[in-house]
Amino acid sequence: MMVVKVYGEARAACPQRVMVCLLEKGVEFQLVHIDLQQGQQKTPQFLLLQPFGQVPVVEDGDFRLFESRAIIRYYATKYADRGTELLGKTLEERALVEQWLEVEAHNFNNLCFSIMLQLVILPKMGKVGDLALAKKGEEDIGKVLDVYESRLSESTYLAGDHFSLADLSHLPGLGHLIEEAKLGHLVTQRKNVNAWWEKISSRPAWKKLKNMVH
Ligand SMILES: N[C@@H](CCC(=O)N[C@@H](CS)C(=O)NCC(=O)O)C(=O)O
Repeated sequence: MMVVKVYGEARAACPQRVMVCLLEKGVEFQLVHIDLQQGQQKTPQFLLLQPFGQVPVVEDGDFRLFESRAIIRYYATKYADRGTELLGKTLEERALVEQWLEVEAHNFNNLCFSIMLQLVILPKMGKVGDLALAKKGEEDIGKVLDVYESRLSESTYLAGDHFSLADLSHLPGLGHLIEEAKLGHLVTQRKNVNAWWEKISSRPAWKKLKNMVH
């Protein structure tokens, strides 16, 4: 098997989504560092790999793919029979995984990014974040997590009683909200969300990735 090249930055959420998936699947990869602070993702050379100037991109032999969720779906399917099963077995299980993956992408991620932008990314760039916007984002993501709280009273994981891409896809963003934006109370205040987070964040693949990052 070829070593998969992941173009990205170890601490960035979207490449982390891909790397934790590869670790769950036991697929060997090499991280090709792209310096986001320096704007390396916007250079003409990188735009040939990812025309929107963002990471991650994977190169697997002569196959190239961008968009982190497309990449994790690809590897979960390509290596369905090895490592952790991440897609669900029946059509209905798969549909529920897809449903919660969509929720992550469209209900959770945008709010997560907007909070991170105001509280972490802008300050790191020496700019002042808009705290009112961050507060509004916190309230809104709290409402999303209330839905998760209710869902997780019915099942251990988002898509049912098996860990799947839907849970995996939340690891980087929620991890950043807790560790970098210091909003851990969003999780600890919600019993079922907290139990879910404890479970998914203690998986060996996630711990391995965290060790690689720090
Ligand atoms: N929908 C894309 C989003 C990619 C994205 O936002 N990547 C961020 C890092 S997490 C990035 O490249 N930021 C630098 C930039 O946008 O210039 C994906 O999931 O791959």
